[in-house]
Amino acid sequence: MDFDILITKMRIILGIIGLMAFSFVHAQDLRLNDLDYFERQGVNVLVFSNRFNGGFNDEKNSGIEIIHHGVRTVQGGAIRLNNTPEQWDLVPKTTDRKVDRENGSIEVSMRYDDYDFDSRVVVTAKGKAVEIAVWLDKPVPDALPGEPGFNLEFLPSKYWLKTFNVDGRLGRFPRYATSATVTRPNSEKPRQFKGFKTYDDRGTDRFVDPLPIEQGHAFTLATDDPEHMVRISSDDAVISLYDGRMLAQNGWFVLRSVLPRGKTGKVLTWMVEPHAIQGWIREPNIGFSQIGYTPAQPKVAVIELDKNDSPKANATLMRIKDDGTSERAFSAAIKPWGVYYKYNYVKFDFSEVNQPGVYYIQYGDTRTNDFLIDEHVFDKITDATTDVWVPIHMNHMYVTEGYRTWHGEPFKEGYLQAPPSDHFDLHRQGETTDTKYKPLELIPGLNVGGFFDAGDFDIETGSNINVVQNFIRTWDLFKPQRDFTFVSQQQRYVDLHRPDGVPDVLQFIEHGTLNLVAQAEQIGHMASTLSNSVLDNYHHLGDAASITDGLHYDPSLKPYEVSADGKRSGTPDDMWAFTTRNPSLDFRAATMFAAASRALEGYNDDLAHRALKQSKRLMEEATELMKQRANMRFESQDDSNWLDGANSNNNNRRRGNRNRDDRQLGDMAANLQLYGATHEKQYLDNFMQQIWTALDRNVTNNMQTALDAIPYMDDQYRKRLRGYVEKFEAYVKSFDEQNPYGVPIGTGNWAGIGAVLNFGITVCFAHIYYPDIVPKEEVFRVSNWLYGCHPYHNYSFVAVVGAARPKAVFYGNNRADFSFIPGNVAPGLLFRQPDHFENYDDWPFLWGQNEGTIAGNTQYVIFGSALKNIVNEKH
Ligand SMILES: [Ca+2]
Ligand SMILES: [Ca+2]
Ligand SMILES: [Ca+2]
Repeated sequence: MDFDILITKMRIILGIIGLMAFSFVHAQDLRLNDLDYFERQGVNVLVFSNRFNGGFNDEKNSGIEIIHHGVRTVQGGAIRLNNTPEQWDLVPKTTDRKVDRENGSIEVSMRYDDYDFDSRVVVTAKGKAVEIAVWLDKPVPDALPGEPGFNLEFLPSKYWLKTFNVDGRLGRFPRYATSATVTRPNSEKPRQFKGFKTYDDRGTDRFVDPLPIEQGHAFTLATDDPEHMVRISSDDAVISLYDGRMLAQNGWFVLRSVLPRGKTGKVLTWMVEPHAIQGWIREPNIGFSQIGYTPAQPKVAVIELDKNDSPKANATLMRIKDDGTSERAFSAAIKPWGVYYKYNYVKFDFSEVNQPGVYYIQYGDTRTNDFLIDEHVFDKITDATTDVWVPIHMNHMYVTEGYRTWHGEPFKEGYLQAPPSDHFDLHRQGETTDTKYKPLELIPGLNVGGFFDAGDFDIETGSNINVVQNFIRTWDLFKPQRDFTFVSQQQRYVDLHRPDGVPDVLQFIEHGTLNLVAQAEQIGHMASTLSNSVLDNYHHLGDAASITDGLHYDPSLKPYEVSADGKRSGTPDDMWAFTTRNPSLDFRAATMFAAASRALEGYNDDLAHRALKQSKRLMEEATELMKQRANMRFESQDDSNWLDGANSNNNNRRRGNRNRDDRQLGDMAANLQLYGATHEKQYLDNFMQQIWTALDRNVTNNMQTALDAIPYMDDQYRKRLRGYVEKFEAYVKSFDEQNPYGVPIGTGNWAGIGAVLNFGITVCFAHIYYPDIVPKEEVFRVSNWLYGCHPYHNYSFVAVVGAARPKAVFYGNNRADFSFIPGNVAPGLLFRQPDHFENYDDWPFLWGQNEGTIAGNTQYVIFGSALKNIVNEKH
């Protein structure tokens, strides 16, 4: 070869390499992508893709956020008024958000109405970093107490025990909050949500303020961990590091710079550079059922892949033999599904493996934990929920298990009439009490029965109605004789794992009914809720019996003072009953009381009689009141409580949730329930007049109610329903096209397990009554999702008996211990705009992904019972 030509060729090759190197470096810079966030491989920087939501405040889901190597580890980037903002501290309203593609920047305007305080944050990509600049058009208002600043929060569970470097000084993030604090006069603290206080200052009129752990101009966080390393620096401002857990267990590590007073223009600039691991590709997430599979059922793993990952040709099922060695049981080509939000999906079908045994999936270098293929894998799926979770949530009882006491008897002092209040947790008391009681007067007899709502301790009446209905339904359909719980209403004592001769489900129906009947008898109608009067004991974590002091509140005593007889105190900690009358809630209660009366007959005749009496009275009064308030929309029974209302609706499929014409639908479902409870023919006639129109209008929303009617109907009804069930089956199948997991996936700010369970229950009953239209394999869609076949990770959402890898943490009332209450069902995959699903398994504190509710968990009991029955039926 001619030497010159060789040189020329080499130049060309070098030139290409140089070009590649240049474009490679360029590709590694942060760029604004089509979804309006900054992206480079391994790093996403979101700028108010998720806005602060005034309702619950500070859910650690908003502002400037960083998804770092697949995990959202940074959020809360915004102008904040506190060193370590808590839930119920004020959040900024987003007044404007501009995306400037030309300059690669996003500008967000935010405002605190309470203090007439506006600010702007401009985030601009600068190579591998973003510049965050804070602009003020007017100086910080003089009336704003404390020190507003720019904050950015870091997820404790990813940073604790990691090292950091501040201007050359070294440190380590603490595993537990132990840094320094001072107290300052309350007048220096910005007001909290609606003027409530998250803290009890014990009469000092001072609040606790954390002091910084470190201060400087250049921080490198997680110097020992490339996955989480972030550099933050500022030339013009001092940056302070705080530990938000000093004030609240759900706090994050906070970096912040205080805004200078009296200045306008560009007042503060940070550079933030999240480190990216060169060529990082997310580990495949192999979704499968952690409880395992029966030999005959379909078995399809869904493998979630990074978009930069190239799918392997095959996956393998390995069997672990009795001698501990493994052998290849089955191999097959993976089948592509396609892109869903930010990831690519492929499937591995190993249905043909039906030999019982212990298996794991091998895909490339990724190996799952082991799981069973066995006839009995579904047998225990509801046991933890009914034997452990539900009894622990029994209010007004001492609950014990082996050596451990879960809680003492809560709220011994009873409940006071709530005064007019625009309250927290979405509760409110209107201008009048709608009762014979004066504000703050003791309403006798309410401290009996009922279930804690969720991770909190209030009695949501709507949810408790659902609980009783769910247990009645479980009892009617499955008659579970399971008895592993000792319940003594007389001793107010519950002992787990101690049989007492009475089926537990009957005792749960009794316990729920006791509180609800007491409400109807004492108040005259249903309370919307029995809840905390003060915010500083609402966020209680610990023994429920210590939420209040157990002594009647006596305003003639000084706060913290106890009367000479030891029965009263001046501490205003007593719970309140919110009693604004809502006839549609009364109507729901009346329907439930009728059914409860029938279920309790022969077990607790006295309570059955009281329930029936209240049912008849409330039914009459509610019907009359609803006529009077004809313009009141039927479904507004939970308007004051959208969150638990949403759960209740999810849970209460009979009401045909989320339908615009709920008035008629509600009547229809209630008519069927009333017929079931009373067997009075008029209700059945009403139902028959409504059902076909409802199905013509919307098959999917009304299918459950239509199926619920089957036991009361003739062959004619069953035949006529067939066509609708065929439509429903087409709807079920449509989910195979909508997402790789084949179930309805929710994208609200409470993850969608309620809708998934509703769907699962309806599919189960459609299969039970129409097995030729809805085949058995359909019922496993929801079990797969629940027990591990879902995005983000493959852990079971149920703290469940039988799963090889249940989730490790849940938002129960023991969340401060990074623990769970067995049998809890997590809401699951929380969607963060614009394309991220998330379920933390090392950080329990986000309710939207990790809390379990009493209505949801009893709904799971119905789903699990139905599924078990179907699996164990012999065809
Ligand atoms: Ca609640
Ligand atoms: Ca029992
Ligand atoms: Ca008290």
